[in-house]
Amino acid sequence: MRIDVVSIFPEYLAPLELSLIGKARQDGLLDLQVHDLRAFTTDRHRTVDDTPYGGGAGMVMKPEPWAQALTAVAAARPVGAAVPGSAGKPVLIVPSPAGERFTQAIAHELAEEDHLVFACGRYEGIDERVLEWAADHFTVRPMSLGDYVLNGGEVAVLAMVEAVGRLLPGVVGNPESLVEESHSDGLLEYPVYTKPSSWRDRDVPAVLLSGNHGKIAQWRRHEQYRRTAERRPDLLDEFDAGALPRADRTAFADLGYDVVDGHLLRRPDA
Ligand code: JEE
Repeated sequence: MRIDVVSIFPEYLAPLELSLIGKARQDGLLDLQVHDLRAFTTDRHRTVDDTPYGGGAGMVMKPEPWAQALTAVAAARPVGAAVPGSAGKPVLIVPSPAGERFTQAIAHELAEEDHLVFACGRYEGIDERVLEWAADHFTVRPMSLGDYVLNGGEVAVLAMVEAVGRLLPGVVGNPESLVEESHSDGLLEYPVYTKPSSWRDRDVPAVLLSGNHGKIAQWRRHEQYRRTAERRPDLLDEFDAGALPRADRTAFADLGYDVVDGHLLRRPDA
């Protein structure tokens, strides 16, 4: 996979040299290049921003440096990618507080692409016409990491590149982790423990030392239910409770949920 990142703070993307993604690059699985937007300016001051039409706080990124930068990176298609003029456009991901929420499902979609380009905005964002213009050359996807405000797109790109990069074949050391993830049923994970079995007067739950794999699996599943009900009850709306064993229905009943038509329903009094 080829990934280009355009930013006025290319040093901000230095962590991509490290760890998993750095390893994927060394192993030739990922060709990642970071570009300085200011290299695509033509004025003496290398200007990338200007005041907003219509007024308001802050500055807006000027369109022309973006068009120059994106034209340059779109021309550098990865080896073996679709030829120019075919349907296979690169995907342009534009981090924005007003984007579609980035999810694991989107990470999987992006991991199938040959060429991703990330456009890191700063200030109040990028002139909207850049996104309209770019649609001729790219599949444009404005994306938000979550409902909080960052100062620019760089931190979001670090997160998205890591989430996509670890799904590329051969990048994650232990592919079993990915298999386990794909079987995860939309619930939060169970808690994990390691040695020592007693630490500062706190014992690892005895069931995990029992060697009874059926009981361990059930305990872990019930911990997932408990945590999800406590921390992310929204996830239980989507949970398929159609074929739950009796013990699992009882576990949910204890958490204040009944099974109705294969769905979990919060008991009003609970
Ligand atoms: C890209 C610039 C900063 C701050 C104004 C804020 C008014 C832009 N999950 C995410 N949060 N934030 C970003 C993100 C932030 C960015 C850029 C991504 C480029 N900024 C910026 C304030 C504002 N608005 C929301 O309320 C309305 C705009 C992001 C991602 N991905």
